[in-house]
Amino acid sequence: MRSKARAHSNIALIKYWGKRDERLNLPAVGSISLTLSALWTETEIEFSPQFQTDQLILNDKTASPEETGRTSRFLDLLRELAGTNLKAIIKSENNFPTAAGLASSASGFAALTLAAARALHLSLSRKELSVLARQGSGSAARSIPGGFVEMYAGQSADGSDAFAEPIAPPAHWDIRLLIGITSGAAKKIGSTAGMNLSKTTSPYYQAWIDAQHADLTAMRQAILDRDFERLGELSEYSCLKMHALALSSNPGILYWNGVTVEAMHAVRDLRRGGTPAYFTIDAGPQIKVLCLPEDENEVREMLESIPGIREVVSNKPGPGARILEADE
Ligand code: 2P0
Repeated sequence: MRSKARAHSNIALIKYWGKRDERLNLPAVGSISLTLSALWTETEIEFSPQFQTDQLILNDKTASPEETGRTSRFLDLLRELAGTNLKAIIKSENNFPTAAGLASSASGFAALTLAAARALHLSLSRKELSVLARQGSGSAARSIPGGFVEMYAGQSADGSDAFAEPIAPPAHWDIRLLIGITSGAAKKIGSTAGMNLSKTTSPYYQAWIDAQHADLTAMRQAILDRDFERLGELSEYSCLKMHALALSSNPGILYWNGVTVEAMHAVRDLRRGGTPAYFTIDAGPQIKVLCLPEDENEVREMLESIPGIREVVSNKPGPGARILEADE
């Protein structure tokens, strides 16, 4: 029972930060993301009665016990649905260096969900796949669809309404997202721990939750209207609000380095010069810049001229997760 799947990474334009239920990994707020064309994970899985334990190989190396344990617990969800306790060998590879400090849990858990469901002959809808992927990692639910994607926080206690679906397919709108790599170091505080700290200590947490609905509504409309200025303004605003929430936690969480801040100023300088470019930043120091295709070269040159930016990766809206191979 074998299958291989590919899922692309995604970047939130309207950010997710905070959980309403940690056990089921239910987000406290909805989010909107762009699936990325250039970054993906390919995951191959084989279930067999010959395997005594789950074994995870990440980028050709045996994964740590923590990573293997997290994957195993996630696979238990699919094994329960399939009524089996077969163990698996999982081989997962990113097409980007993990050392570049780019999040791989979104594409990783989305590819794993798809591959494992197929190998176990589970017949699941895209919605059900997204609900499952969410339990591996919140942002992974958004890597099941392609293009412009909305994740719903949902209201039900079992999480059946906390899933992602497309707002518009990749061909709807050719925008670009350039990633400037400022550091290869692992983040100091992970997203899950950071979100918990914000929820329990930030005086701004409830205000963040209350404001999200308006941002989601406005972003959905900006995408449907192909209004780039609006999309950019909203992205930068949501990013800075999320980081303000992280900063206002106790102790404060600071994901940026000096190069990140230099790049934020440089993006705004470019904008003052008349080029519509907007930044967004996640739970790490990399800078992501949104722009239109005709401005991509200018934005790339600007990023490459900042001392400390090691590499720039260009993306268009990318496709949803798909099966590459499966035995029947
Ligand atoms: C996002 N991030 O919307 C936000 C913005 C990072 C900053 O979702 O705890 O690895 O596994 O659900 O998905 C990264 O968090 O967190 C993330 P878990 P995940 O993209």
